[in-house]
Amino acid sequence: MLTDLQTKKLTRYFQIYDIDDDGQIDEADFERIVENVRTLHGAAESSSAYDLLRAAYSTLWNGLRSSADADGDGGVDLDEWLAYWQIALEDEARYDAEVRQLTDRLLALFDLDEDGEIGAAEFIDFYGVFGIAVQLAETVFVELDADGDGVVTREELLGLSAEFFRGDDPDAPGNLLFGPFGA
Ligand SMILES: [Ca+2]
Ligand SMILES: [Ca+2]
Ligand SMILES: [Ca+2]
Ligand SMILES: [Ca+2]
Repeated sequence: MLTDLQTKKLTRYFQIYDIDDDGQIDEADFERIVENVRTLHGAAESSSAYDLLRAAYSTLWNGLRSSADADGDGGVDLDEWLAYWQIALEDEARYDAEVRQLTDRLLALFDLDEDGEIGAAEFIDFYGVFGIAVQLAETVFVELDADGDGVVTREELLGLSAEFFRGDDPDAPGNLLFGPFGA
């Protein structure tokens, strides 16, 4: 069972992906995220970097659809999303894989200066792609960078992702990875 806190965090995560805010995650949301990332990277629509990004997100979406779209209507609604995560997080191997994939994905997309870490400006970019305000990104980044050295390392990000998905401490900074969530 997902705890109350996990349900809140995963609902927040759902809202992040449901970028057009129509109550389900579908291909259109993924296309919009890809477009936002492309703009961030300043890649041309015909570039190989863009093709790679589209391919990666297409794989991600198809994987999500095949395991989470239980009623096969082409979208993943919140109930389907939570059911998907409940199963994924109870399985140790899948949980580990999800934590690693999220970390790798965030670094691949937002570590623009390729130093292997996420700096404050890169974190602001990440929130920007998902339509979250700069001010909030600045506040949250300070919380996530627990040792206060100005960057979130891959190691830190792995810990934060693990906290985000499975932690049940209401004060854990990893809860805020995708921004604050409602009560
Ligand atoms: Ca949507
Ligand atoms: Ca569905
Ligand atoms: Ca960086
Ligand atoms: Ca740090």
